[in-house]
Amino acid sequence: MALLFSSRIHPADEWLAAIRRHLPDLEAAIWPEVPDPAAIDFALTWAPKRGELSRYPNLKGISSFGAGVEHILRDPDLPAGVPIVKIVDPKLTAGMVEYVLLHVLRQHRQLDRLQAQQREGRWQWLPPPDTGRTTVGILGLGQIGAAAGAALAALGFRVIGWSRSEKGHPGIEGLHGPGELERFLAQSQFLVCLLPLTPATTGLINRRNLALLPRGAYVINAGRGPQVVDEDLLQALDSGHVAGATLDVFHREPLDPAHPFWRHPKVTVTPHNASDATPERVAPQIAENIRRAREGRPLLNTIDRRLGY
Ligand code: NDP
Ligand code: OXD
Repeated sequence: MALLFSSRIHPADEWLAAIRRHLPDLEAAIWPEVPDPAAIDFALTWAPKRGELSRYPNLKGISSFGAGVEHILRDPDLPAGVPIVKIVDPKLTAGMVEYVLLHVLRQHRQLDRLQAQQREGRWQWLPPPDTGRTTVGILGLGQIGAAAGAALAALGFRVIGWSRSEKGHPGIEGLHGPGELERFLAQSQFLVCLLPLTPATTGLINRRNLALLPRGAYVINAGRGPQVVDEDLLQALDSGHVAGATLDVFHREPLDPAHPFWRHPKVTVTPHNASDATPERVAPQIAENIRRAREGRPLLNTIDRRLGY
């Protein structure tokens, strides 16, 4: 049996070498060269072509290269009943936490203003702001959102979070479900999106919800691009209702060179590099899932297809 390696962006040599350190006899086919589709029993994939995964009659598991799985679930011809797994990795999470802290603190400590003062050679004392008077709202309290919330709470920020189901993370005031979204947004001076992309989260950061934020709120999106309605965010930035935005993910990546986000003075664009699952880090869990699939045991970190994450 063999692994299907299917990605246009991940280097096959590096990934297969890392996985083979844990499964030395692993056979692999690198898409699109798959001489024997019946030999494929596990797929490691990012954004497979529509219908691709339905070509393998003996497929027993599908793994994403990262935490997100929307790029797999968008295929309407996905074989039914084959478990899909995501990556859960403390280092991937730590990178996301770092990203959130960097961009919250940059705005909280008025770094851009201080740098502008420096360029003008102007000494103007600004009072260091109080984290305790600032509320950070985190959309999504999963692996990443809960860790980001804990790190912000440790710095003294008031942290609120929004999830689908009720949570009890220490230091994070949890709100959940559509009924509590309005109350969540109304308090979020920072809105940090760490949600998976699903039908329910697509377009969530829209005109109506942006208008519910306190005036001068700052938006950070490291979830997925389609969670933001770009025109609505641009309008909220131009009206001054939203003070600024840091965006790591976009409807189309790479971001179109003509997209207004690139040149907007209130927008920071990063190239979907908030964090990354590296081959060395995540090869053990991929190898373990291949083993489990072959032995008919439950896979680690399976997602719920019905929920989309
Ligand atoms: P998890 O599955 O662990 O957590 C998802 C969270 O979102 C859960 O708290 C879940 O609620 C909540 N959620 C999902 N749907 C809804 C909804 N409709 N309403 C309210 N809450 C909802 O995901 P991770 O934390 O591992 O990853 C989150 C996302 O981060 C990934 O899917 C990916 O898109 C993005 N990501 C981006 C990276 C980057 O470099 N920019 C890197 C890694 C990830 P509940 O707990 O109740 O189920
Ligand atoms: C992920 C990502 O989903 O890097 O892991 O976006």
